[in-house]
Amino acid sequence: MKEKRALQRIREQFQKYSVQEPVRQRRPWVAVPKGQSDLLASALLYLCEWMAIDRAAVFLLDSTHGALMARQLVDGKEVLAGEEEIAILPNSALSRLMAGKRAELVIQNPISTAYVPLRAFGVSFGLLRVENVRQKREYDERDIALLKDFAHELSMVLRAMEMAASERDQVAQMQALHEVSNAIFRSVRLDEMLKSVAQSLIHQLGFDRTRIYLINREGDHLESVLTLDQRGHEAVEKESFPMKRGVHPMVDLILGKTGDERIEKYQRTIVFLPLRTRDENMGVLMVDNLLSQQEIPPEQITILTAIAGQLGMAIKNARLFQGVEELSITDGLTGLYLMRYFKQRLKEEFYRAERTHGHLSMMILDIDHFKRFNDTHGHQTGDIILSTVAERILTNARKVDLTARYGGDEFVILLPDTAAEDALLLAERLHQAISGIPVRLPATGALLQLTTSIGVATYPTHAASIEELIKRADEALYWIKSHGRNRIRLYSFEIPAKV
Ligand code: GH3
Ligand code: MG
Repeated sequence: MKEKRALQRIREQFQKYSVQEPVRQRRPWVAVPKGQSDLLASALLYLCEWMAIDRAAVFLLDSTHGALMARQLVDGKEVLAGEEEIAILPNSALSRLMAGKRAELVIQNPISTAYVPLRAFGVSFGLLRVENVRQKREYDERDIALLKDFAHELSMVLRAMEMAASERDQVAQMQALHEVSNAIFRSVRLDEMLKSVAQSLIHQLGFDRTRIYLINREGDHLESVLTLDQRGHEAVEKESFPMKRGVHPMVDLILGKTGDERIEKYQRTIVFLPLRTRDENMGVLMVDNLLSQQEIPPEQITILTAIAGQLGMAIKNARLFQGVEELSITDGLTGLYLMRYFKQRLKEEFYRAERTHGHLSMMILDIDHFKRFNDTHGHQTGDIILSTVAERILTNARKVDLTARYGGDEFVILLPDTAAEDALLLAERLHQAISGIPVRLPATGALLQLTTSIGVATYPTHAASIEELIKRADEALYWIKSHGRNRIRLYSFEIPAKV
């Protein structure tokens, strides 16, 4: 009678809570569980106290072992550590219990033990076992009824938790895929894109290391272009494999020998995926967990396959874009930047100088009487002179300086972070390099002596805007042109404005 009331009370308590409330509030034994083992410990401790049972345990079916493995053991008020495995022998009482052919299994000797299955949606996935090891109390029908009720509630909570976890996993995986896709489209520049993809593969999917190999432009080698690990280190050693069968399993993968994305030797901790478009092999994406030895699960391979597909296309686009970009921003004759691109970079540098209160200098360099060379030696010789001058500018400028062909025989050089005095030093060097050394014509060996004029101006010393900076440098140059040529001149306010 007493137990019936107790059971009734438990049922009422379960029913009292609405469905919307978190699961843990509906079950008195679900005290803020962090995970399955916390939940089980709390449930079993509650059960022992409530039914005055000595020991309780939950076993869950492990399909890879074909056995029931202990997930939580409780003795009175104590949670026990330790492993226990129950084999399910064919045609045993336990196998009938698990198959749903019997509802409970009670053994009264030598110690009172009762088993009830944990079932959800018609499938047994585990077992609840209770034992009276210290007290000599046998289980009666009411005990069994309470146990079954408890097992049912526990089963429901376990399944709900599992479903929530797998849903969370799925959401996390989708989020990771989304993040990596974003990384792919974050940049059209190949090197930047590959780096941001590698970073997000490591951060979002937790791989130890990512490496990207690309087939070179000649198409005869597969080369490592980027390696990134968890600590953000970029490996420097480069790998290069000839594109021939049998050289490396990865090359075979591209050449289509094997369809398997895992390479046998490393089993489950390394994955290679071909990067390809519909009609072209681009390279290989490798991820590994060699350091942590964490198995890469099939779900992640599915995601990686989707990523590899997008990445292959993006690499192809980036390569196309890069080709087009290089063509359209540089001058065909001299290889220097064209003005359109230069002006864009000038804007960036100008704003940077403004923000950092730095200096920005500009030089305009013009070949003296260039027209005469054209007229005397021909247009082709003129071209040789122009490309020689461009070469000399490039070798004498610093890496940070931006050099463009301003048009005709005029060149412009932007010197970031450079005040007037330093700009003059560089102008001196350039003037020497061009006016001091004659140009040798390859066809005849003839030597042509050039001279050049260079006007220099600096922001904010001489100009307050981009237009003004160009204008001041140009005025300094114009001044030289009307004062004998072949020298350098820094803008000063005595120089008359050019009209
Ligand atoms: P100054 O000392 O005043 O600068 O005299 P200059 O003769 O250098 O100046 P001008 O602007 O009169 O002449 C520039 C010439 O450059 C005119 C043009 O025919 C020639 N030119 C422009 N672009 C090219 C080119 O790509 N190749 C060749 N060979 N000549 C070019
Ligand atoms: Mg000229």
